[in-house]
Amino acid sequence: MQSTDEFDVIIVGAGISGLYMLYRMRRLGLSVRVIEAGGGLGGTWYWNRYPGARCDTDTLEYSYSFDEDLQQEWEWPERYPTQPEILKYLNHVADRFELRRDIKFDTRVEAAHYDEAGRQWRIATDDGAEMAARFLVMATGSISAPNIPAIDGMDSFRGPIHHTARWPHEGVDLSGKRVGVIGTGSSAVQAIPVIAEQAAQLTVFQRSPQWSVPAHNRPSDPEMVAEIKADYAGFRARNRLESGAQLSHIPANDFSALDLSEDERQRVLEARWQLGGFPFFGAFNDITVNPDSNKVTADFVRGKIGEIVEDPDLVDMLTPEYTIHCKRPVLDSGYFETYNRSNVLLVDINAAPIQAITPDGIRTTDADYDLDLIVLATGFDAMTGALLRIDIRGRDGLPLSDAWASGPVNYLGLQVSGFPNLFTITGPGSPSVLTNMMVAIEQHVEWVTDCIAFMVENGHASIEATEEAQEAWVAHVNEVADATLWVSCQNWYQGHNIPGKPKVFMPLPGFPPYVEKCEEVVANGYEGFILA
Ligand code: N01
Repeated sequence: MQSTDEFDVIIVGAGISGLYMLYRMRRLGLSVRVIEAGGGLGGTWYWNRYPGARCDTDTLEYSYSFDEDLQQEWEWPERYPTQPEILKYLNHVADRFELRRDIKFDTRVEAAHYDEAGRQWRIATDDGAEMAARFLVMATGSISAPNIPAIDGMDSFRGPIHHTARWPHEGVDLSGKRVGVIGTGSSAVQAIPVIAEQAAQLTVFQRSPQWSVPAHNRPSDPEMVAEIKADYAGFRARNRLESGAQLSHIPANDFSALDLSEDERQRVLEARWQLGGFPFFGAFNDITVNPDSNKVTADFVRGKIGEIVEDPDLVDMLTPEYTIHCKRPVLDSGYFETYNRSNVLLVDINAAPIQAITPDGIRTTDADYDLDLIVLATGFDAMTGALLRIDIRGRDGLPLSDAWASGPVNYLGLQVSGFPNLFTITGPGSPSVLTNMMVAIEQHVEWVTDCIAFMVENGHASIEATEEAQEAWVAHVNEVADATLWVSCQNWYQGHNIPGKPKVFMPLPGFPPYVEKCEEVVANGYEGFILA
């Protein structure tokens, strides 16, 4: 491979992490190139344009904290930002800090090979270009590689099939259409109420019901905004460590369900239900580790589904049996209510699996459903998919796919042994998807920036995780995860949604101890890494 362009740093992806990484690298005075497959920036918020797409973390927390003027000046209209609002914000950030000039859009990285002699990463892109850089930062996102299920007959369907994460930019006119949605995860739960209002008929093909709680979106409260902005830095600091970078700034209550009487439990749960959003899952401090506390919470939501949905058969179909909060929690705006509509049909594809997509619609083992349009709300090959879809090869040509054949292994979720100078932002083995992603991204970008600055200042050519540190880290992640209820059901945290994917719990629960460990590693002279 011949190098044409050389940089200090190549960053793959111009989403939230890629943009911030670029900003930081420039401030170190390094030459940087960001390579982005999309035609615009924003990563997940560039691609996910399905009806109803919005973030489920409060806007005042789901935003960058690195620039005081930026966070003071930006105004969010609602409690949860819509996809277009987030994209507008990220475009503003790119303009404000003049980031665009270092981003190459519409270009997909196909290969990244480490050249040991030249101590460089050599990158090949789908336009035939070649580039090289000393440092390679994979800002490719944790939930970015769409999962397109292999269903027989997919090509035969007469109408369009759209994955939620590849929704057409020009929008889709659903009026008068018979729409089928496969999947009932976060994306589907947001899309279904909106599609039901627009389409003539909606048929939902459900493999797993959802423990969903109301989001209670509302316009931003000016008083609350002013209060937070009066000490934004303090607000961020409290969210980051005291609240554990959770998806809400309202901390979990400091007691278990088991400490309370039945009346008190119901009162606490009802108050949290009324708050809406992620605070609900903090009604008790042990819902992710204590099956009894978890069951109290699940029973409460079971009761709510029963109150909202009119048809008792539908209540049964829509009520999960697995532990609540085991799959990634879902927030909704009128999701369960949607099943009371006369133009909505729920199909249980566990009872009658999908056999094929036909020219006219979807065939299950039970029936044929005639459709004009199919929505695949089937999620992502999470945490490893975006990395493994690129031909990444480390020292001695070792493919990352071989190194990770039994599941992802790395140190701190940041570096893989055998892949010098390659960093993964919010990689598997780090808290990432179990936190407010903004916080996890900023922490990783800042750690990597400090590391690269240290290397440049001290004349180190490369940094690489040791095999011993990596082994110990993987064992640690498994030990922490095994003590939680996240391993008690089928979820994408463990790769259950992707046929053939190794079943390994990928994120690391516990942000504050993780940050402490990252800081300790640095204080001990990058313990667990080889600096050459
Ligand atoms: O994907 P999912 P998503 N046949 O994997 C089903 C974040 N997010 O795009 O549960 C039939 O959650 C699958 O069934 P099962 C958030 O972190 C955030 O909705 O595997 N069905 C499931 O019902 C979220 O968790 C926001 O049994 C199939 C659904 O498809 C993550 O992204 C919004 C199937 C996929 O659900 C992913 O969410 C959206 C098959 N072959 C997303 N394969 C907010 O901030 C899969 N399914 C609000």
